[in-house]
This record gives sequence, structure tokens and C-alpha cells, in this order.
Amino acid sequence: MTGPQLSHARELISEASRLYRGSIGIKQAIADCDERTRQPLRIAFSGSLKAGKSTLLNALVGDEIAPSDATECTKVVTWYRHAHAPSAVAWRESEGVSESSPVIIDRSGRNLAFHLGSRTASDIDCIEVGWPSESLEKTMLIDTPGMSSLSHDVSERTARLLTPERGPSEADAVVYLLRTLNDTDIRFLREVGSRLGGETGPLGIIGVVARADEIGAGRPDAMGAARDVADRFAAELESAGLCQAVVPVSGLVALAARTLRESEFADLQRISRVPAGDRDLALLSADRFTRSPDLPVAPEARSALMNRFGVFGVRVAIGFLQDGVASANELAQALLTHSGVDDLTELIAVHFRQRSEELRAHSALLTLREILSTSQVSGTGELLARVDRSLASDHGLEELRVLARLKNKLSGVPDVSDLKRILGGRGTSPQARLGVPSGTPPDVVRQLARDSALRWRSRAQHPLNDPFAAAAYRSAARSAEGLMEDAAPL
Ligand SMILES: Nc1nc2c(ncn2[C@@H]2O[C@H](COP(=O)(O)OP(=O)(O)O)[C@@H](O)[C@H]2O)c(=O)[nH]1
Ligand SMILES: [Mg+2]
Repeated sequence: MTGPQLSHARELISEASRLYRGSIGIKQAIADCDERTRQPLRIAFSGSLKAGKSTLLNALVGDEIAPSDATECTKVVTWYRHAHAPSAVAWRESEGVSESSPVIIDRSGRNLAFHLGSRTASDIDCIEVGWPSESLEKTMLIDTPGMSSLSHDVSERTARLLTPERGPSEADAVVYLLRTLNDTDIRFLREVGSRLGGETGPLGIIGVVARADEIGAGRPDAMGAARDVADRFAAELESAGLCQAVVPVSGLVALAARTLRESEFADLQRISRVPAGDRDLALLSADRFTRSPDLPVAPEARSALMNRFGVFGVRVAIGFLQDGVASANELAQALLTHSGVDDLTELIAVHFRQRSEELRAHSALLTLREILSTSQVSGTGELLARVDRSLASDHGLEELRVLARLKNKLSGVPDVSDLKRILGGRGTSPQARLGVPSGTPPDVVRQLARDSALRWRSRAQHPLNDPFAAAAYRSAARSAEGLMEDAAPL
């Protein structure tokens, strides 16, 4: 079923298509815009070179589909879509015509690779990979080569996708990986944010403090250290309106956990049973771990464990096994939670997936706006005004903008957690917003929604509210009123 935002966007697009029925080129651009509303949400992974983008994408998909480390194909923007069988093609536009050529997917080595044949990255505009994965059914993931002050060429490809010279970004949402917070990141985030969210605040950007295990030099408390860093970055980025949330994640540990093999579990278990003295000594460094004569697992297998999990991952996994974790499934789940990827998945669900319709409608309308404002025919002025009204009045997007600023602006307010919930920060179903079980009957939901609307309206009128608080409470009241409408008897 299509929600009101997408239907309204499509109506405006089809009116534009009528207005421009005589102009072939523009008609095509409008048709592309309509097509975009029918495609899955596009989430791009961006950040500096080697930030861990491809590894994190793989961890979220639960399969190794994006090549990592710097080979030729990692210099190209790669789109991952759902398909019934694996496929990969390279696209190139030449004299206005798009040409495709096959790319070989090679899983024979230690790492996945795409072979481009005699082509180099500069001969290609993008690679499109089709993959049978459930996680790609509702979202398309875009791996980018990243930003680098050293490689202008590579940065430019990412910039062309996310911040093209004209018009909105090709992605609807961005996961931005940071290791430090430098000027390049801030400038780029500001630029991406202005394309995704417009003037009115952050929309569709989640920051990740990446390779979080390395922040505490691989010590078991590394994630705690990474969380402090994430909180510091979050304070800066959220208060500057550049991000909706920031979380620390170790993509490496998350990927190893999601693809954990029984043989790895058995090896880790064997090592966890070695007497503490020898084991702790062997775990002091990656080098000691692979060379130690005291471990009952072949050195090649240990070296493979180190590659897949890193020092931190191996130490944490062994810690879990000593604490009584008894199966590969249980270990994988414990590592996933510890890696931070569960928190990221939740943020992506709340901020991107559950808002997919609003975000896609928003991108399509921004594209339409660009088309209408650059080639005017009779009637465009009025349509443009309607597009602008539609962009400004989407309550779902307003909720996202308020949610992004709650932590910073209202952290001291006692009911900030209720506010977050009613705005959809813990899920967008009426029950999630009201904090009741999912089977709650409609008449109870309606009554609770009415109470909630009254409560937030009255909070909004408090004379001591600052402007942000007043606007946030008004938004909450509108959200609750929306629930009353949704739950109204037919
Ligand atoms: N320790 C650690 N290494 C990582 C992590 N994520 C990626 N790496 C390693 O960093 C290198 C670059 O990763 P890659 O995903 O290709 O980065 P990209 O250039 O941003 O796509 C690879 O050798 C990865 O194994 C992580 O979370 N922790
Ligand atoms: Mg990469």
C-alpha cells in the first residue's frame, strides 16, 4: 500500500508530466523522478577512505558482497540491489548513451573481488550488483569510494553521487563513517545535509564512529572508549544540525559475527579453555596470538581468526566463551550486540526504513523542484508552489528533524523519553508511539492518543518553554492527533 506522501508526490509528478508533455528531454527526467518513487530506499555509505564502509555494508547485509581494501573496483561507486541470482555489471555513459559490460564476481581468494578486465575505475561510472538478500528488498545500498584529501579523483565520484552540481543527492539517506572529526568531514556532511534535508535541518544522516574496536587499542573496554568518542562527536554534529544520531560500531566484529562459522566457534572455544596464564599472554597482540606455541589451534587457523575478528574481536569472543556462552548462535548474537551494529540497525530502522516513504517522496519532490525551477513553461509557478508546500508540510520529516535535536536541546527535560516515543523515535506504529503492546485494541489506542495529544498541547503552551521546546511539544501533539485519525472508526 502506498502512503499519502508518496501518492501526493506522484500526483505532483504526473501534473508536471502533463505540463511538459511537449518537451521530450524534460519528460524523461520527470519519468525518472516518478520511477524513483517506485524504487526501494537508497542508503549510501560514505566517509573517508578505509573508514570501513564496505566492511560495515557487508555486516549489515550479513554476507560479503562488497569488496574491501583498496583494489581497483573499490574506487567505483557500487549499487547493491535485490535480485534472484547474483549479477554484476559496470555502467558507463558515453555521448548520452548508457553502456553496460559484465563484471566477474570472484569469491575464490580470501577476500571477495570484482574483476573489471582491462578496464580501470576511470573507465566506469558505476557498478551495479544484484544479490539475493532479504535486506536488499526494501533498501538499495550504495558503497562509495569515500572522501580523501589525497585522491581528488576518487572523492569526486562520491561527491557526484551525493552532492551533484545540480539538484538533490542520488541517495535518500546516508550512513557517514568517521574515525576522527576533521574539517573535510564537517564540510562534506554540511554539503550532503543541505542536499538531503534542505534548509531546515538534518534529515537522513546517521554518523558512525567506525572501526570502534581500534579506538581503545583493542582492549576489551574499547567499545566504552568509542562510545565516549561517539558522544563527543554526537554533541558537536547534532548541535550543529549535521547528523541525526552518532553511534560507535566495529564493522569487522559485526561481519565476523554475522558470518560466524562452526569451525571458528570450535577454535575459539578450544583457545578459551587454555590455562589463563598462557592464554592471556598469547592474547597480548595479534603477532603473539598467531605465533604462540601454547594454543591448541593450527597457526593458519589462528591467523585467519585474527583477520576476521581482529585482536579485539578475538579477546571479546574468548571472554564471552569463558562467561558461559555455549553455542555459535549465542556467541554471534553476543558479538553483534557488543560490536554496536544492533544499535546502528535500530537507528537505521527508526530513522530510515520506517520513514522510507517520506524520505523517497522528499527526494522525488526535490528532484521535481529542480526540474520545475530550471525550465519554466506556463503553469510551473503554481505547481512549484504546491511542491514547496508539500515539502514544508510533511509531518513525518518534521518529526525526524525534532528527534535529531532532542538529545542536545532537551536532555534535562524529564519526559524527553516519552517525547521521543510519541514522535516515532522507537518505532512508528501507533502502539510503539504510545508505549503499549502491539495487540492493544483500536478504541484503547484512540483514547490514549487523545490523552497524549491533550498532554503535549498543554506542554506546548507552557510560558517558560524555549522556542525549540515549544515547537517539539507542538510536533508531539500533532503526532498524537495523527494517531487519533489513524485509529478512528471507519
Ligand atoms: N579493526 C577493524 N578493522 C576494520 C574495521 N572495518 C574495516 N576494517 C579494516 O579496514 C580496512 C578497510 O576496510 P574497508 O571496509 O575496505 O574500508 P572502506 O575503504 O571505507 O570501504 C580493511 O582491511 C578492513 O578489514 C573494523 O571495524 N575494525
Ligand atoms: Mg570500500
